[in-house]
Amino acid sequence: MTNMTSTSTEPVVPAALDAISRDVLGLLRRVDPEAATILAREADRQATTLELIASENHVSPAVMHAMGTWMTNKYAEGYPGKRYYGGCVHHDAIENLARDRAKKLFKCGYANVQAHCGANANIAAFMALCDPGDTVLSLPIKSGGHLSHGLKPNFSGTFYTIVDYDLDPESERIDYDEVERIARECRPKMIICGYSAYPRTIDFARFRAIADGVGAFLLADIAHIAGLVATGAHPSPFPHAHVVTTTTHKTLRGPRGGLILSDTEDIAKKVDRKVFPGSQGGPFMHIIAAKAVAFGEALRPEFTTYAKNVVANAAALADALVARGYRLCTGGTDNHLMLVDLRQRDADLTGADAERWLEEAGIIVNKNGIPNDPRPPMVTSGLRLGTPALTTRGMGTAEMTQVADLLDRVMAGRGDATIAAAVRADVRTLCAAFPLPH
Ligand code: DSN
Repeated sequence: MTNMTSTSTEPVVPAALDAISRDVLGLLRRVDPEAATILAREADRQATTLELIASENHVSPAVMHAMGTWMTNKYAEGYPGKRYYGGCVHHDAIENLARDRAKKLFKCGYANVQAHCGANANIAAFMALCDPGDTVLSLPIKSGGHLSHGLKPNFSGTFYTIVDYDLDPESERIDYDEVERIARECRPKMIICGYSAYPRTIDFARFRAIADGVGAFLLADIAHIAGLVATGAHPSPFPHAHVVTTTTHKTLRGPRGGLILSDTEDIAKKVDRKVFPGSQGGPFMHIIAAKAVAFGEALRPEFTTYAKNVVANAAALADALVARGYRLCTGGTDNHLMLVDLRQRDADLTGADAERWLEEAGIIVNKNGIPNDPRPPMVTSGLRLGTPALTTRGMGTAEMTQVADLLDRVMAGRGDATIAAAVRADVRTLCAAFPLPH
């Protein structure tokens, strides 16, 4: 099945691969064997490793192949009915379909499906709600926020005055009273909630009350939890947030991209203008086509079951890790992810070492700073683990206990090659029993 030698130009074809992907690899093999080999190896890597990065997932063949269509050939600057190029009739139709499905999914009045990614969605949201120099209150990245929420080298930290709120040092949860106190002090134009490494439920209503108290806009970035929000597995930011931004490729299981939602016409108009012509040119219409397909999938009852299973699996994995001596920040999880503080299990274990050793054993994770981490961001004392991708493969709570065992064997082995090889073999067996969507 596999051919992992780096000099070979023979594509590696995973055992379970949908028919169209096989054809695509066959075509590439004929016209560009070098590219075919690299792409096939990536397909094989995904098929034979456990993906525990909380922000990643495996799309369905329908979403995968909607991306590789004729829609990529077209410029469609503007919006449906108002384009700067001729020949956009089908682009209007597919963009309208994506917008309508997004509105239905998130139960809101307006959707912009053109944002290329989550950070671009946030650029448009900042531009729509704030002027350069305005004060924005947000959680810093070191505590679980996102770089586009105010990190100094990012556009957000460069063009806006960022004030931080932080987690409660004891509970490691959002301290809403403290957010309110800081908001009253700094009088922000906008408050941001929604995070990249926060394992607990967000109280959007409380955030809106704080925002209203100081006359601020509320931006909810639900990139991580969008699939949970869409299905009721996490409370919705509507009707609380003025603008909601998200990616489409995490728990929502769509193509890599961004999405901006709102429920107010004048804000929605501003958002549209800030996406195009404000910050982007031609929309990626092939990605918008795949967004439409993914939103259609997310509207089906099976997706609600999927989201529930993602949360149940995260709870099971969290319990199994705690039982093996690991400390989880906040003590557990309410959503799809958990933040593991490695120090309790092994004071010398770093996130960087664990990430490297686990990858050798076929388990893909990302090192992650924990709140008040004494180690630098490229080392860290933590791992962020998420269950969206494993749940897509059909794994359930029993497999989560098995996954916790595999994780612990590697970390307890501290990079031992024999242990890593034994775990790698077990990972391959588990992956073979739960193939990627095909
Ligand atoms: N890089 C993403 C994540 O992993 O959470 C956020 O953009």
